[in-house]
Amino acid sequence: MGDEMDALIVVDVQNDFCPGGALAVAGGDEVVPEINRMLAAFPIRVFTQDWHPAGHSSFASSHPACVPFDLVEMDYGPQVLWPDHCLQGSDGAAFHEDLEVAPADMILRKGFRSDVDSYSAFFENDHETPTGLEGYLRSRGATRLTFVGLATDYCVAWSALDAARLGFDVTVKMSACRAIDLDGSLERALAEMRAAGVALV
Ligand code: VGL
Ligand code: ZN
Repeated sequence: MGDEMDALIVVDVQNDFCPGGALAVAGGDEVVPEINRMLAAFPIRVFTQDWHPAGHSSFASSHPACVPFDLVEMDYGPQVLWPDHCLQGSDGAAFHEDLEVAPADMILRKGFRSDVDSYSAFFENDHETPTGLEGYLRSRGATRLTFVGLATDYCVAWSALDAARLGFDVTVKMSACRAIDLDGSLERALAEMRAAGVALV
């Protein structure tokens, strides 16, 4: 097991987060070549996929009085409302076509419950409902996690913060991430990650 401590977690490198997608992140596709090059160095490789049913509660279209990027209060706290994106089985939810997906040991889907969003790969946005990833990584013997992908300030940051809270040794490889940066969200996310002991390299 000792040689299997390092896991690469590739977060949401999906068409809808790339240029031309429903929730495009500037330069989102630029992370693909670097991620492809990194894969071989990690004995454990997990890819996540944002995977929403139609009418998901994080979609502005599900809230008649709202428009995309509005902030609303859900039972579990504040939630940004997004354009419809990553619909289960859609082209937008597919991985970027140049991403090497074959090396993935595990593909984790999240955001499939209608009433709660899931930015983090570990817990849904209620901070309570587990996705099962912690158990998977611990059973594989992973202790060090490196995060790459989209978006730096949402799914990557929330995943890295949860991982740090769970006691993993956490690194975010910034050159293989791109941010949405909504109202200062990137600066806030970077500060929170630094404060939590996440290595931003
Ligand atoms: C994401 C907003 C909504 C992400 C997913 O992957 O960062 N952001 N759903
Ligand atoms: Zn989403």
